[in-house]
Amino acid sequence: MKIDVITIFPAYFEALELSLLGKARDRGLLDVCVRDLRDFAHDRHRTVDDTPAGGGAGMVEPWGEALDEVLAEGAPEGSRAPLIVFPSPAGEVFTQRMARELAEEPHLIFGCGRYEGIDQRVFDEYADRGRVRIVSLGDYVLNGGEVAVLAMVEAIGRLIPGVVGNPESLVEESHEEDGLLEYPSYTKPATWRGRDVPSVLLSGNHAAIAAWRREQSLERTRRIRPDLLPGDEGDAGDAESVA
Ligand code: 6GU
Repeated sequence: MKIDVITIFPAYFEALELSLLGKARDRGLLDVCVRDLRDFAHDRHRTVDDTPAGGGAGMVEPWGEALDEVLAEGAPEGSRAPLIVFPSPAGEVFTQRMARELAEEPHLIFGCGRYEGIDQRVFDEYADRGRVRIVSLGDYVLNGGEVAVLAMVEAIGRLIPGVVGNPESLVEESHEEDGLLEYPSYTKPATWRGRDVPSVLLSGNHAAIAAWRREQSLERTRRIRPDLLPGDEGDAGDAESVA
């Protein structure tokens, strides 16, 4: 997968060199290219965040030129047109379902706005020419899209085949499979500071363990996220529609 990011803070994305996604990049599973929006500014102050003092093209031009350049390079696979994602608290909410959808894309372009956001005509221009989604991380406000895009790239990137070593570990997670929260996990030792691992987990009875985990998932979901349960008002148990 090819991922382009346009931002005025490229340093945020140094985190993508770490851990599993960093390894995926080294192994060629993920090609991330981060560009500085200021490189597309016209004035010597490299203004991109507002109308330049004394008048000028404002921030529309740098966005247009940056996106045109990325689009002109084309996707490596060349098959499907790239999808442009603009992070914004005014967008549709990012969910595990959306992560799965976006993980199928050969080429994603993220345009990170700051402050008052991006001029509406930029969204309109690229929606007319291709595919655009405006996506929010959740119902709270960040100073800009960078941290949101980091979260999205991690959620999407780990679903690319080969990025996470054991694909089984992707299934039994919160928001996957049955749309419930994940059951509590325990490791070794069997007793720590007087706290025991639940005995069923040491029983070797796989059916009993599966039943216990299911009950724990249900109980936890009921308590913390009742909106995820099947039959909850406003959804039909579709975790992703509300997660
Ligand atoms: Cl995607 N951007 C910003 N600036 N704030 C947010 C967000 C995105 N998602 C939640 N809050």
